[in-house]
Amino acid sequence: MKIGILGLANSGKTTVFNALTGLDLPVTVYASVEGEPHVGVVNVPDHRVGRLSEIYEPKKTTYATVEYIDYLGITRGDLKQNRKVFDMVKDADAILHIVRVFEDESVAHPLGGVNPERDADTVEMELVLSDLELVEKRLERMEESRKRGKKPDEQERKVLLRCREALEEERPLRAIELSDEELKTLRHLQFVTLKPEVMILNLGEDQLDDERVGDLIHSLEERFSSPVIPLSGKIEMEIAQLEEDEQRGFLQDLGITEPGMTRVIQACYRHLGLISFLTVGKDEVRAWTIKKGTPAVEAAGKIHSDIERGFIRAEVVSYEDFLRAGSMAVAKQEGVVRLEGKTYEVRDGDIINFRFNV
Ligand SMILES: Nc1nc2c(ncn2[C@@H]2O[C@H](COP(=O)(O)OP(=O)(O)OP(=O)(O)O)[C@@H](O)[C@H]2O)c(=O)[nH]1
Ligand SMILES: [Mg+2]
Repeated sequence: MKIGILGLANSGKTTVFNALTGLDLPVTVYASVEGEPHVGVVNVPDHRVGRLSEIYEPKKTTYATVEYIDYLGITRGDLKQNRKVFDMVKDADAILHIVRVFEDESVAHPLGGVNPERDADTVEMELVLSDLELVEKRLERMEESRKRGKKPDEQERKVLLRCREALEEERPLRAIELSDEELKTLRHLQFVTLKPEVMILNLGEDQLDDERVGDLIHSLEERFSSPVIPLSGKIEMEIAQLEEDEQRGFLQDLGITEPGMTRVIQACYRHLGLISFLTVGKDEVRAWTIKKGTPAVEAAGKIHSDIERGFIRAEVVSYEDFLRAGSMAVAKQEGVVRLEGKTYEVRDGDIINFRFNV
């Protein structure tokens, strides 16, 4: 899964990126205006993978991963500059929108002062404008080719007109109802407001138990229908640099139950409707990410297209049943290993062995 980080300049994007990846890229008090995007890949925390790995002692243990990209800030009213950022996150599966809440005189605010609601609106507006421009260009191009005698794709035109209407009303495309068919028609345009979004409130060290934060979360969640996660980028970044056992202690002292790294990934999984299934063996224990509702045959295709093509059956046992049994042999004796067909809907934590024939 790939997650693009967006937000105004100096909202703490790189700080949060460091917190989420454990990397240590320089953060600056001035706004970055150019440079290369930062990419960081992290394992999706999953205690089941660790436990299964202890049992199987495989040669290789592979967690699902998330890739974060951090780039420039969004500038109000500069579509050309913003296009660079949107192009960068075009193929991301989700957007992480960083909103500055922390107060710090020494860190300039591009709009003059800290105001999270206005900032969130500003960024969302730029996203909407960018998609609106894409829609209009596309419609123009379709019109031109119609004049040249080419028959336009009526289905695409119809859905684009609906998109334009929503965007003109300042609504993101994720807020309108689109069928799978329509989504497919739009896919090539890679709209940024179609991507699921999670918002991060980047709190100052002194704002962790500020009660106004609760109201702010509520208000933003209502307005943008995106989950909002409060975290202190700066503290979490410092904690992310520590060894794991040291991290626990620091978090406890601060009354933080889970590090931001975990909370953000969990929120994204929940919001995107993602789950994991597991494969086990002496060679490898591994977690695979799929959408909730994925049939077994498609899940098999995640591993290899041959397994999808030659799919015969899936041997499935839930992680809990497997742990209770203690081994695959006992699980089979106890009858908790089921044989499932192509259409079986894979569940979170299913341990699967695919039988296939190529
Ligand atoms: N006090 C405080 N300062 C923060 C926090 N998060 C970020 N900062 C500071 O704000 C400044 C900008 O942080 P960055 O992470 O570089 O912000 P950015 O959004 O990546 O900025 P650009 O890439 O330039 O747009 C740095 O000096 C950070 O140390 C925070 O939670 N508290
Ligand atoms: Mg930055």
